[in-house]
Amino acid sequence: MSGTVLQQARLATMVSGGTPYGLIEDGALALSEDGRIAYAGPRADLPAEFSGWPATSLNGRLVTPGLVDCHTHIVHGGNRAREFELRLEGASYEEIARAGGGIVSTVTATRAASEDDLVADALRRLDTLIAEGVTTIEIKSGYGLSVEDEIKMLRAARRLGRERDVRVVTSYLAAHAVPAEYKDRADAYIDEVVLPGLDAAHAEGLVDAVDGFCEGIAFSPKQMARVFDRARALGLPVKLHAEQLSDLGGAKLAAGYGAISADHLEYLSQESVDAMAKSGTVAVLLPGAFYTLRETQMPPVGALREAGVAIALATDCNPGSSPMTSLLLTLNMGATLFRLTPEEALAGVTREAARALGLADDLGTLEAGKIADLAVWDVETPAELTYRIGFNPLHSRIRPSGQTGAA
Ligand code: DI6
Ligand code: FE
Repeated sequence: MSGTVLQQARLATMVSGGTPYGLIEDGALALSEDGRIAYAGPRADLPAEFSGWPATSLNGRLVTPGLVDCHTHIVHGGNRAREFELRLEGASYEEIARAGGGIVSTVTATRAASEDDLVADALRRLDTLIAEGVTTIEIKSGYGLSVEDEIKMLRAARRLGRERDVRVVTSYLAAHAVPAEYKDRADAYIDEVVLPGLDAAHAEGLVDAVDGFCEGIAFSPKQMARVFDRARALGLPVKLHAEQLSDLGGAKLAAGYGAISADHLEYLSQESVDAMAKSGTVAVLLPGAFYTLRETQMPPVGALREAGVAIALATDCNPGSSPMTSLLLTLNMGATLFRLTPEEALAGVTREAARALGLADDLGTLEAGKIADLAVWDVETPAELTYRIGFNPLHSRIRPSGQTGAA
């Protein structure tokens, strides 16, 4: 086996338990031809077996694991700038949703779009994320709300992963909103669309996990349990939008199904924190939605820390509550709005985001055996990635395919 060595590199390995950020000042990385990290550690300790491999100097640049955006709705039709104006005039997110705006208005635009349209539109947003060092992105359906349109969204998501050098992980989110044609008939919508759509999408290999929106304006825990039962029968992992606007106990329900993540969590109770700790469910915090909706209820970061629940951060890129395509800005918001430390914030888009996608064995830290997805930065300290606002210090991404995407 051969490969390449990167040296004169400062490594934020994000391996926990040692130095902050798992930092190695004078580091080296050996990347083998099979796309894995063969060695990540001090240059002085590089094993002799790698010293014959061609070496490149990174001139002291910082290397982190490739960034992981573990919660996005990047595939969608249209935009909601008008709703943004209405909210500035005083309407709430829930009022707009109940009046037929909100998610349902994006459904109209998404149904009208072809798969090609969805791909072309999403590529602009995806490229913005890639330019900031993102190498893995989770993409949800949830704006089709018919079997055919949910499948169209998921096909578009998979295509994005073929059109760009990025790993796409999909989530089936038909239980996102009740479409107009099923108004007040949420259970019928689950029976006639959500469950058969899941079977069909799974049969086509389009589903990596199953998600839902558990909220007064969407689905109850009881309804979500029906969807999760089907996911379990198909052997698919589950996750949930929970406790974003109120506490329905969604995260506890999800934890009971061994959910890989529960997301948003502003109104999370201590009981649900404990349930998540027990099941190893990752808390995915979404400061872009908190900021956009001008929420004042903070997710219980202290209680999550105390209970040892892993915390991830993501953009929640969507046209309504988080029209944001910057994971670096998400880091800054995670620190400034939620008081995460810069180290927690960076772990939240690397190690813990990988865990939130069930990919902790392959991604999220710089360690031998993991996939060689890297981001190289023109910064001196890892905290700079969280500290700046609107500045992108990415030098390059490195992925096993051998392609690099310059900033
Ligand atoms: N919560 C969110 O923040 C997104 N979905 C959800 O369930 C927002 C979806 C939207 O407003 O379009
Ligand atoms: Fe979301």
